[in-house]
Amino acid sequence: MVVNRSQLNSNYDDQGYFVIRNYFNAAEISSLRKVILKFHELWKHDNADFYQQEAFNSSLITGSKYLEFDDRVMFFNFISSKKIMNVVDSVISDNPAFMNTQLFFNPVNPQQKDFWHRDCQYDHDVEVQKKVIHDTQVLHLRVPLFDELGMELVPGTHKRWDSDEEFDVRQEKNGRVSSESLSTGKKIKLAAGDLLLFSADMIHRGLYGLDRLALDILVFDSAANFVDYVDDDCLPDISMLDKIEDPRLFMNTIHLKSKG
Ligand SMILES: O=C(O)CCC(=O)C(=O)O
Repeated sequence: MVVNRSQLNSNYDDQGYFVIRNYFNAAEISSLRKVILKFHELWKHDNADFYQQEAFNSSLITGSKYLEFDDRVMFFNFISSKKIMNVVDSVISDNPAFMNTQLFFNPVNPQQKDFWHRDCQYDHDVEVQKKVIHDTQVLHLRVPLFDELGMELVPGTHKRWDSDEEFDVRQEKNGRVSSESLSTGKKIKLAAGDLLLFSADMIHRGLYGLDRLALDILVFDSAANFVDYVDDDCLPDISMLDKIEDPRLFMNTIHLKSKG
């Protein structure tokens, strides 16, 4: 499928997200699912208490702890494949860099509710959040491995501050809680094979339900100062770089790391 980069860029610019339906074929999803399920089973076993009590995601999937060389190489090749890079390049035209991967699943405890947030709220107080949403943003590329209820997003909030309702719910102020519904929320149902790209700093929440297992690839603009968020072990080593068809997403991160 040929993507129209300028259309994607303008959708992202206006709304903070876009979806491409049926972007990956069944064979692509099935080989990815095989590797990710291997990681997930080992991770759940190793983090049994955390998984049972409160977890709704894991991260560092490209790292060496659970996946072996060949699976990691396959996974790095997926992350930097033409399909993914075409989409990444449509939003970040200059030196996009790999940050991390995360895997989202349903919490075991059915009382645990999906919650609104901007990713930057975990790193910054409110005054700084107001500034950083106008700076370079981190992108999430969500690849659902099974059909899922998807994400709920507030379109346009990658570029604007919260309304009073959004702020109170997201920050749990004035008696509101972050799992309440928002009148401005837009639900994006996703099927295996779809790709959703969204800004990490827009107001969003994952929707729990069905058998969700969604891979998020996180990418940032090299001009922004996010390299400290990258774990060295999650990058390909020299022997793997040789086996990656287009390693520039990782090379950009490695280059930033080498500059300190
Ligand atoms: O799917 C989820 O549970 C939350 C997803 C999310 O917040 C994110 O990808 O930043």
